[in-house]
Amino acid sequence: MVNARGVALVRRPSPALANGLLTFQTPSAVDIDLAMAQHDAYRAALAAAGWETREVHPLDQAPDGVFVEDTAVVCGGLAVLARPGALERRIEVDSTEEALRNLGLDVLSINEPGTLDGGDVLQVGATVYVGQSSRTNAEGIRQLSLYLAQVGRAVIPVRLGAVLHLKSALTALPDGSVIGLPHLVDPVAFRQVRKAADDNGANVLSVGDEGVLVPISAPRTADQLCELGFSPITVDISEFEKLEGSVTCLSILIPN
Ligand code: CIR
Repeated sequence: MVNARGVALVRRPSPALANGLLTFQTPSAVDIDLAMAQHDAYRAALAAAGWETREVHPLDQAPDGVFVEDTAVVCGGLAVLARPGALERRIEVDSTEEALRNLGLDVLSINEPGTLDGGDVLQVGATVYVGQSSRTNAEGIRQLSLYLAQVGRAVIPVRLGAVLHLKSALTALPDGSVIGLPHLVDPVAFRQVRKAADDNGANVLSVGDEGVLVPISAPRTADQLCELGFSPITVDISEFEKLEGSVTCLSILIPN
């Protein structure tokens, strides 16, 4: 297939998904067969939007491995391996490194004592906002800033309220505007945030042109995006939402 946009790295769900980490939510029963089917549909939505999906090596022993976004940041042709703030998740990084090297990318790493989760990294044009969360520390942000300066990106740290990652609170739309739940982030970092119509609408994934993946649990946000002239593509990720996952965290998009 000649792909128009680039590669989307994904990792298939572990059968142990239900044992993933929870910070803000209480446990609820996960249907693993449904999770597998939802993951297939998510991949199909990315493919239909012009992305070539490639699998990072499956890691059945890593319940949160499907949330592959947290293991690396790819920006301007440079890949930076994360060092997840949760010790349990550090085993996920090596296999992402392998996938990134197979794509011919230069790979750098966040090193001890830095920690960084990819879910805290929001790219908007040449600006990269990074959440200071329970997973990402100041040293991780400092290291990332130095690396991304090499590709002309400016990093802005963002203090967060009660939220797992920066991208649980805010994400970028195809026109470079930002949508989400402004009360969860330090207002000085962002000039303007469009308030998402649903709590679950803070995390959406721009997939090119006007296309935006939106969880089916955020129907009013899908309508809101439609009215703004975007093309929402709804995906059901209910089984991943039970583990505090969202649409961005299920892939790493690497544009051509
Ligand atoms: C965790 O707590 O690490 C996982 N259960 C959820 C990670 C979601 N990642 C993301 O939003 N980038």
